[in-house]
Amino acid sequence: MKKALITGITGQDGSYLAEFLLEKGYRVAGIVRRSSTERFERIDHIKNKIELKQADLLDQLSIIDAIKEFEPDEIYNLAAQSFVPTSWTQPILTGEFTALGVTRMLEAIRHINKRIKFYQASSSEMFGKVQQVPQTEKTPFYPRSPYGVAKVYGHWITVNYRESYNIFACSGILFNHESPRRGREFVTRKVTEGAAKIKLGLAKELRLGNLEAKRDWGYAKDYIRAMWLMLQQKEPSDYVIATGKEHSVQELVEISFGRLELKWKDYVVIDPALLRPAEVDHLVGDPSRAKKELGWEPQVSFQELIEMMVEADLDKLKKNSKS
Ligand code: NAP
Ligand code: G4F
Repeated sequence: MKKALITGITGQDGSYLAEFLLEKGYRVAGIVRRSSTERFERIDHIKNKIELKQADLLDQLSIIDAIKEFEPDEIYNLAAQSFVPTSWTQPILTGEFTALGVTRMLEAIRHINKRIKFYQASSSEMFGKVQQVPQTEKTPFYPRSPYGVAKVYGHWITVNYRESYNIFACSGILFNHESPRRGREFVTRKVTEGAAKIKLGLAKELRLGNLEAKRDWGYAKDYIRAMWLMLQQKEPSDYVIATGKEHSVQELVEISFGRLELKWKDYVVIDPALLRPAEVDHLVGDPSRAKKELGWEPQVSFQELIEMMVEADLDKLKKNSKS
């Protein structure tokens, strides 16, 4: 039975990856950081099938202990301060988790067992002010936020440990991926939940920033499969994971409100406080290499994804208002 250790198991991707690996027959452990209240909402339904180890990406010894104790074959490093606006208000903490945290994981592997395979959650935010359209594995990085800068560090340190120590380390350059489990502050979930609240009379308006920004949005469950595929190849490498299609925030709003038969212009308010100090105007990835070498393709369209999220939020809000 193969063993996988996931950092960030309580997050959107970590929870789907844990389910996916359990279905593949893995023994799965997750790293969780100590909190005064346990908030394991996304993994509650699988809690009795996984093992949880208390550790923190800020604390080298806790990582070493978790890895020594569990002896994983594969490590998926998904933990990060992942919300871009917070990276301007907490840039140093973001660097500690999202950049140096990766080195702490790799150092632990180097000292404990160099045969452990490692997946790093790299990001399309590294392309920032894009130097090429669409973005490929060869497109130069130009990050536009402290988060993006931290991810560039995490990406290159992963490449460096692969080349320096022959560790099987891969970086997945994942474009935005969403689901009903997406954090509420990210724009897709903010819009789908906001529209559902308005439909149910629980809110009167939805405040948003830049409606013109464009992203290449896919479904998180599709993207999890790509992470696992990378670690099953003969040689470690880095892959762009994307749909190849871009949509604006306004299109996201139109689909969400349209699904609920609401006119978005009656409810959406543009709030300049939500604009970013430096914006990433548009991102669109070229997933050809992943398709050719991993046999990976996205299966859920943007429209299907957003409608699924709207329905899920509507259901959740209705259930909560009954209880
Ligand atoms: P998420 O929902 O924000 O989850 C982040 C996870 O990291 C949470 O489990 C969080 O734990 C954990 N974490 C944060 N700081 C930690 C620390 N110091 N020690 C241990 N754990 C810590 O993020 P996601 O959307 O699933 O994304 C997963 C990874 O992919 C992240 O690295 C993100 O930057 C990257 N990424 C995401 C996307 C996307 O579109 N979703 C695209 C490209 C790359 P708590 O529950 O305790 O907060
Ligand atoms: O949903 P977002 O906050 O995601 P963003 O900044 O693209 O970052 C996400 O994707 C990255 C991959 O490229 C990940 F690495 C990262 O961890 C995260 O998961 O914002 C998307 C776009 C931005 O251009 C933003 O300016 O939506 C625009 N936007 C407009 N109004 C808004 C809002 N974003 C948020 N969060 N809230 C708004 O009210």
